[in-house]
Amino acid sequence: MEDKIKALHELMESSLSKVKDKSELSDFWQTYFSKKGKISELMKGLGKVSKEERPAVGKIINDFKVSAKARYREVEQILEKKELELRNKAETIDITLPAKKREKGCLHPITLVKNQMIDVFAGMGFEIFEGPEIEDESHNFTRLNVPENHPARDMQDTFYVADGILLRTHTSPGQIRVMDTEKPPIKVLVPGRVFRSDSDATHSPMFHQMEGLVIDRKITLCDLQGMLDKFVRNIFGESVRTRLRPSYFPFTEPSVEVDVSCFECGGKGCNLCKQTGWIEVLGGGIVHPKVLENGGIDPNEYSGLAFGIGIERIAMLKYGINNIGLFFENDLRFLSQFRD
Ligand code: 2U9
Repeated sequence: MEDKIKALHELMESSLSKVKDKSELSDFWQTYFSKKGKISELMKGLGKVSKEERPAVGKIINDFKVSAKARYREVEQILEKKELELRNKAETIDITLPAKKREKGCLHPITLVKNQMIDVFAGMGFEIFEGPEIEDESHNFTRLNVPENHPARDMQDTFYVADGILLRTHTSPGQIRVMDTEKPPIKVLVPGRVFRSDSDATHSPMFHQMEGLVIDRKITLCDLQGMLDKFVRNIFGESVRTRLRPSYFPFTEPSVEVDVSCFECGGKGCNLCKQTGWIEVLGGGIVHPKVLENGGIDPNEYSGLAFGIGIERIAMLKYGINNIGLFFENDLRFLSQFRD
C-alpha cells in the first residue's frame, strides 16, 4: 500500500507540475479527488488490508489526502496570482491621464431672483399658489374687470390658442382661482410664466411675473407700501426707499406705479435712473371692488391690495443686464456668472 501511495504521489506531482491553467487544474481535481478519483480508489483498497494493519494504513492514506489537497491549493493560488498578473498587464491604466472635470451647475438667474423674492414674501406670511399657464378669457380678463371689447384688453397683446382660450398674460387669474376656493384673510403670492406678443431689448414674449394679493379688513395703500419697502430693501439694499405714483389698471383702484430710489447714485441722478433719482420697478394698487365681488368677497366688509412684479425686470436691474434675451439664449458663458 505504501508503494502504491508513493507511486500515486509521484504521479500527482508530475501531473500538477504540468497544469497550466484553471481548467487543467479542474481536470486534475476530477482525476484525484472526485468520488471515482484515484484517492477514493485508494480508500476502497483499504478493505483488502488486514484488520491489524488497517488503522495505520488508513492514517497513511488520510495523511496523503490532506497533504495532496494542500498541494492542490498551493498550485491553485500560484495559478490565480499568475492570472491576476496577466489581467493587470492587459488592463494597464494610465493614472497620469488628467481626470474628466465635472463642472458644478448653478441655478438660472431668474430662478435665483425668484427664490429670493419668494423668501422675502414668505417671511411676511405669504403662501405660494401656482395657476395654469393656459387660461380662459373669464379668468384672465372678465373677472378682473376687463370686459369684452374693452380697450384695456389691448393693453396686453394676447396669444389665443382657441376661441376664448389663451396663454395667460399675467398671473392674476391665479388670484381669481384662490378667491374662488379661499375665504379672507387671504395672503397669496403667485409666481409663474406669462405670455404677451411683445419683443424688444426689455420685453420677451414669455417672461416671469410674481403677483401678490392680500385681502382682509381695512387693507390700505400703506400696507402695500410697507410690504413693498421690505421687498425692495431686501433686493436692492437697505438704504433704498419707495415712491408711489398714480397709474391705471382695470383691476385696481386706486392704481400705482412703484419707484425705488436709485441704488446706483443714491438718488442724486445718474444714467441708470435717467437723472431722475428714481427707477420704476413694479405696479400695484387697491383691489377694485368689482374684482372682489367677482371673487365672491363683500367689498363693504373687506378690502385688498395687489401688486405685480416682472421678475426679469428685477433681475436686469439687480445684475445690470440690458438685454432680456440673454436670459433665454442658454449661453453658459452668461448663465454661469450668477451664483448664490
Ligand atoms: C387680482 C386683483 C388685482 C395685479 C397687479 C400690477 C398692478 C402691475 C405689472 C408689473 C410689471 C405687470 O409684469 S408687469 O409688466 N403689473 O403693475 N399687477 S396690480 O393686480 C391684481 C391681480 C389679481 C385678483
